[in-house]
Order: sequence, then structure tokens, then C-alpha cells
Amino acid sequence: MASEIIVVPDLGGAEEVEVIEISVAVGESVELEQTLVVLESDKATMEVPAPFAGKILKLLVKEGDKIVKEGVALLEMDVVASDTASDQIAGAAPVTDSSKAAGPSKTSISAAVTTASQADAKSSIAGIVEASPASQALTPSTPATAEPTQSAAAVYAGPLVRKLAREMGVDFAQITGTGPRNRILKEDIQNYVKQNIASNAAGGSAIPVVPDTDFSQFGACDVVSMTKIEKLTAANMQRSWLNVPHVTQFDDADITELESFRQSLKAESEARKVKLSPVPFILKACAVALTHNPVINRSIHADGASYTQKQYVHIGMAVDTPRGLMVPVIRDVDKKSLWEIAEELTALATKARDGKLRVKDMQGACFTVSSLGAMGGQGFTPIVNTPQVAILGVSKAQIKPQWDGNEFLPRKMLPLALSYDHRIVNGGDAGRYMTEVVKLLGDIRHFLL
Ligand code: CAO
Repeated sequence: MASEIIVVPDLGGAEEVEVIEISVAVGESVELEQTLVVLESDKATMEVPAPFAGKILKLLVKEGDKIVKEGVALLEMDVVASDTASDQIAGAAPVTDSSKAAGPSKTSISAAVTTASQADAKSSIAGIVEASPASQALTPSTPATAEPTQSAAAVYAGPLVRKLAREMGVDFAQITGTGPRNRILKEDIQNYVKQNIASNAAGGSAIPVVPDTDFSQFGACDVVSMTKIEKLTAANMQRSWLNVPHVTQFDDADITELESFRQSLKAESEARKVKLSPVPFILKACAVALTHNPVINRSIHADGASYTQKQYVHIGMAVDTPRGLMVPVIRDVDKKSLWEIAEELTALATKARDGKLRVKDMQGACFTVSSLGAMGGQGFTPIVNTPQVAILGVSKAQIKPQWDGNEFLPRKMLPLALSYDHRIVNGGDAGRYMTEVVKLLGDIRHFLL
């Protein structure tokens, strides 16, 4: 037997984390990777998993504790099987009974960053939350060399540069690194700040603040603190709204045939235990159309001088959860069957609602679908989930009369709204994309072509 102190992992830039849940009790036996403690920063919730099977000896923090640095002891565990995950543990050195006098060893483990948010969270209407570059930086214990490249939506930067960026309140997502492999250098941060100051001095992006009002003078009311996700969502929506010149284009897809095909799959759907709503068809149509309309699968760089053309088709799906809106990502949607998409959508939506999404579940989307179809409404204008360049808003399908040249026919029409970033997507590009989505949904045999 040996005992280990489990400590707060690398916070990847978070200023402070709060212990929001102690998931184990003293004396409890835990399995390898069982969640011990859940920490929450401004940017994400992190589960700290057990690095080995063992028994909880002592809790060293309590729920509500605020922790400002990594390495702080969380709890002490007896190691049952010391050979389990120690390979995965950087510097784990279980203390044997004979050496216990020196105290238990400290284990810094890789915490699983779960639900939400986005430092650089991307937002959409009413607060979509998706993981993004800076929240990826939150993934603890990721060695600098393992950080993905900027084009893969992550950031190369050393600890001092990260510290400087934090102090200056600079968002890495706004910066193109000029170092090797796009590494962000100190000079990049300084230049970015200088440019911002110059732009503000020239009357650029400074916006007037809306003054607070004391509403109690008008009647009974309460002041309520916003949750972290709500605050992030508000900031992200504003950032997208201010940076992206939005255009929204509307169309209706005739899904009469799609709906009768879907209804014909009811028995199979029940047998497979997979819910097949219209949403997987919409995701598939968006993905197929993305492969034919690469303009919609770009991300413009912050310098406005270049863009990344993606060759993969990952789609974010807005999910309404009690904690706020989350956008889990279904990867390679163009290559998946409708059943696979439906299954993944249900699994990710469940994870989102249970607060179990990991940062990687929310990263890498090329495009977002936001469906309010189950709720109703005739249309809405979604906000582009930057650095993506387009988002599709889906409203409730309804029977509407359609003129076929001779008579009006009752057809099931699905209202769609495509918002796009007009810096990089022209009206023609968006029109072609939307027309293809409408055509695919109107006759899903085109999925095969
Ligand atoms: N028109 C008419 N009916 C629709 C529809 C549409 N466009 N889309 C879905 N429906 C129906 C479904 O068929 C289902 O009906 P049945 O139970 O009779 O089959 C019902 O609405 C409920 O669907 P659901 O919500 O359980 O599943 P879904 O696949 O349609 O949606 C998900 C999944 C994750 C998108 C959804 O649960 C959700 O969270 N939606 C909210 C997203 C949101 O808030 N977006 C706005 C973000 S920006 O502020």
C-alpha cells in the first residue's frame, strides 16, 4: 500500500478554480479514472479523475473552496494497484509504507475538462457555448509540444507569453503568431495591444456602455448573479456580433417526402433504439453541401489577410441545457450514415444535459446548426459562431400551401435561416450553399450523388 496526494492539475491559464463537487467520500473505494473532484473555472468544468484504483483517506478541500494555483492538494488516496495508471501520471511516485514518514507523494494528473464554455467560446443566439482555442489551453497537463497548431484551432505559446496575455486581457484567438509553427511571441501580444489602442484612439471599436438602472424604483425585482456560462455567452455573443458583418438568408425546404420516409423508419428506429428526428437529415444535408461549397468551410484569420480552408466536415449542434447552451460537435458528418449521426446526436445531447461534455467534444466545428424546430417559431437570425463563417437556424416545419403550376398542394415546409460572415462569404456563395441544402432536404436521394 502507498498513499498519494492528488493535486490540482495544470490550470492552463485559469486564474481561479472553484471546487464545485466532491464526488467521493472518505473511506470510499474508487476505480481508476473515477471522478474524484469537479473544478470549475471561468472557462470550463474539469473533472479530476482517479489516477489509480484506491481508497480515499482524507479530503483536503471542500465544496465552494476557491483555488488559485495548480499543485494545491485536493485529497489523499491509498493506492490499491500502484501499477495502474502511473504511466499516465507525470511524476507520480507512490510512497511506500516504509517511506510514509516523508508524507504522501503528490500526483498531478490530467483532469478531464468537461462541460463548457469557451474562453474563446463561440456563441450564437441566446448563448451557444462551444469549446475553442483558449479553452483547449485549459486542458491540463498538455505539454507545450503537444499543443495543436493554430490552424487546428489551438495555440502555441510559452508560459510567459500566456501570462502576459492574461495580464493584458488578450484573447489568443485574435492573434496570429509570427514565431515558428505560428507560435505566439511576446511581440505579437505587444503589437496586438498597440493596434487596439491605436484603433480605439481613432474612434474604432470603443462602444458606449449602457448605464445600470435601479429598477426597484419601478416595482419589486431581484438582482441575480449570472452563471459563468451565461457570462461567457454574453461576452462571446457580443464579440461575434461586433466582429462579424452578418447577413441572414432565408428559405423553406419542402420536407414532405423526407418526412414520409422518416415515418416509414419508425419501426426500425424503435428496433435500433435510435431517435430519428429531422435534425440528423439536416446535419447530413449541411455536411454534404459543405463538401461542395468549400467557401462555407473556411475560417478567416484575425489579420484579415488569410484564411484556413478546412478539408474536414465537423458540425456543431446547439443543445439547450439547464446550464446554458452547449455546442457539441459531430465529426466527419459527411462520411456518416443517418443512423450514426442520430445516435451521436442523442449521445452528445445527453452528455451536454448531464454536464458531461469534454472540451474535445465541443471543438473543431466547421459550421453550426441551431434547431428550434421542436419549440416552434417561423424563423430567427442566428449569430455566426466565429471563427466559423456560417450557421443554419432551423424553425418548425409546418404544412403550407405550395403552388405546383395548377393548384395549391399541402406540403410540409421547413423554414431555414443561414447567417454568414460577409467578410469571407459572398451572397452568391451563401445562395448556392442554401439552395443545395434545400435541394438535398427536398429529395434526400441526392445524398447519394
Ligand atoms: N420541425 C418540426 N418538428 C421538429 C423539428 C422541426 N424542425 N425538429 C424536431 N422536431 C420534432 C422531432 O421530430 C420530435 O418530435 P417527435 O418526438 O414527435 O418525434 C420533437 O420535435 C422533439 O425533438 P427533440 O428535441 O427531442 O430532438 P431533435 O433531434 O429535434 O433535437 C436537439 C435535438 C439537441 C437539437 C434539441 O434537443 C435541442 O436541444 N434543441 C434546442 C437547440 C437550441 O436551443 N438552439 C438555439 C440555440 S441559439 O440560442
